[in-house]
Amino acid sequence: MSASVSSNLAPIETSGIVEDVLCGLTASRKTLPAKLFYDEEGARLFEQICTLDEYYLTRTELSILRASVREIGERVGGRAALVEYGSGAGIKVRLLLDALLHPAAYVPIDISHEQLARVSSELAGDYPNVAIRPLCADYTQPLSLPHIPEHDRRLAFFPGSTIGNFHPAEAAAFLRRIRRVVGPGGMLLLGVDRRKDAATLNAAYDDRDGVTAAFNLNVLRRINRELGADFDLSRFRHKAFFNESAGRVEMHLQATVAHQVDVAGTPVAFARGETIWTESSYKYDRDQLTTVTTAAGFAIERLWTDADDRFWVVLLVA
Ligand code: AVJ
Repeated sequence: MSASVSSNLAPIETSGIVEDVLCGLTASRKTLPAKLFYDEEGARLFEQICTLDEYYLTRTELSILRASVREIGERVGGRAALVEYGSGAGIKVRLLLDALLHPAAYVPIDISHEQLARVSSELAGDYPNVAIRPLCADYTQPLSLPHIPEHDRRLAFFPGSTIGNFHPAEAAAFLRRIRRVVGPGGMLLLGVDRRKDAATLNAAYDDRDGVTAAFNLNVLRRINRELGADFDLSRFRHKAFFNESAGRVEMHLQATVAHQVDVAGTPVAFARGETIWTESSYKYDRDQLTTVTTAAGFAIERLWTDADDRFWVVLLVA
């Protein structure tokens, strides 16, 4: 790793997942937190999802960013410190680093340790004048940011519509925490997926090549490996659908037969057809966007969309 990348890269303790897993699987309605998807294999599968025809989100957001970064750069101004929540493969941020005037620092925050280390050292090589300060963390938990060199404004970047993983009340609370991190006058560039027809959404989360199914099922493989559980993946199937009344896509793992699984010594019984709810992806309309961002203390400075109005990139000011 390059010398200019300093450290907060220690992997998150994997034993930390045991409470989350047991709490979710012993509830009357079984759930698992979506952050568990992103082990090394899960991060790789998600990168593959982003290239699928059906998964319009990533390419649409990238096209909006390409068309708007110049204006974003002007509005943000020089010497900004950029903090990204869920930096993933580190592709989108390059557009921002290229468009911002003398960015001072970049703090990528991600839960996937291997990917974060690799992306940080690549960026340090390509952007020698930007202080790259990775933080391996679960950003849904309280964070202390690494030391950032002197800068003018803070710009948080939360792309991909990952805001959709939060239930609406939690989304507002999370954005409020980002607001505290960027401080008065700070900004947030947010990617939001719009509510749209069920057919498009169902296809995006249940692709014909089965990549999303593999991504969903991988969480069971991870639990087997890290907690010594004995999930039989052939007894579960991927289920994803747009829940119209709740305004969200839900992903589940559905037991195809009644059976029992041992999870770190705790027996977990499944009825035939019972599901583990593994993810929600809320889709927003304009009113919901205004409600959530206003509740968090942000004002919408500018909003960009694509030609088909599928996705929004929103610049917010604290
Ligand atoms: C990374 C959370 C934005 O909800 O669309 C992709 C994850 N899940 N396919 C999303 C995901 C199934 C994705 N986010």
